[in-house]
Amino acid sequence: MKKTFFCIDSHTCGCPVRLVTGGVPFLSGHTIMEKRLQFMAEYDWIRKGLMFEPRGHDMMSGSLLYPPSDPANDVSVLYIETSGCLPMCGHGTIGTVTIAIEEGLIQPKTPGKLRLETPAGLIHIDYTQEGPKVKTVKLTNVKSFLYAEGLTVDCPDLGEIVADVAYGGNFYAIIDPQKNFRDISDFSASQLIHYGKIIRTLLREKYNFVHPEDPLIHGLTHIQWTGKPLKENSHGRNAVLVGENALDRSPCGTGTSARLAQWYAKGKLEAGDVFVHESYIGSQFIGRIEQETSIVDRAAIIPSIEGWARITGYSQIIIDDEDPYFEGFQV
Ligand code: PYC
Repeated sequence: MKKTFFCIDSHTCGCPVRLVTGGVPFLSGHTIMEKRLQFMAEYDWIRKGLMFEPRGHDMMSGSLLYPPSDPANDVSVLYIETSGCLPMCGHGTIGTVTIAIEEGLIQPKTPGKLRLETPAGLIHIDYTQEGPKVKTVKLTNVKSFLYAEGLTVDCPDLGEIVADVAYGGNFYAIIDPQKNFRDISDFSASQLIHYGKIIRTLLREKYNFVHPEDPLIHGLTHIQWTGKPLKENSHGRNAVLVGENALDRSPCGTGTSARLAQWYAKGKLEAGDVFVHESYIGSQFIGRIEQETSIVDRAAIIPSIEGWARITGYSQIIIDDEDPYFEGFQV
């Protein structure tokens, strides 16, 4: 069987987003979380084929659009990444919205605004345009919160590493500068990936990460190293381990949300504060604490993330099951 997928490629602040516009499978689930579970069980070959080499690469990331389950909303988004089908992806949302508006794939109910259903929950979008081009996309994210503080692992070569874990649509272990890790700039990208993977495995073995309100959202997916920004107008810098072999090229929308929640819980930020976050390559997102809220037994925030994306191309990608690499590969 040979299947053709039509895709529009873009990048959000340097990080790829491949929106699949043709060849999208029918999914019978009502909500986007139900559709996500069906996609993972029956169509994961599409994700692997479009994300991994030789059709994608270690930092490829993408999305598929479906009708919303609630007619009050504009659209549902299913995220496909090298790391799986994330419940939410910030840079993916900014790229997806930019493509969908510029290419006329969505007719917003209210100009300049969208209501997006994601597996993690409802996301509110405010976007600006100059002519046909989308200039900025601001997403108001799901409730974000500090999940655990001061978790420790013993990392070979580095020694004890202390991490806080926060949720911003995905779970992030945030490794701030400390005795055995002074700054992102002391490590090469391959060292951040190498040690990040070891620390993620050790944390997964030692602790459980389950969303207190939605047990379908679970698991520690990302390590977020933090450090001194390179630009004067940034408040912080991060390097986020994505999948098995990459650092996010954007400042990571859900990672920034998690970091805002961590700083809020520690009294370093309050409602209304702005936090400009810088990525490993120096691109920036504007994070803001929009609202204070709570989740089960703890304080939480509603953060927003603002960034931009550019369309880079159109592609028709073939996945042929006679190709030994039809599901791609990772090295
Ligand atoms: O921007 O939320 C994000 C993200 C998740 C994984 C890579 N980027």
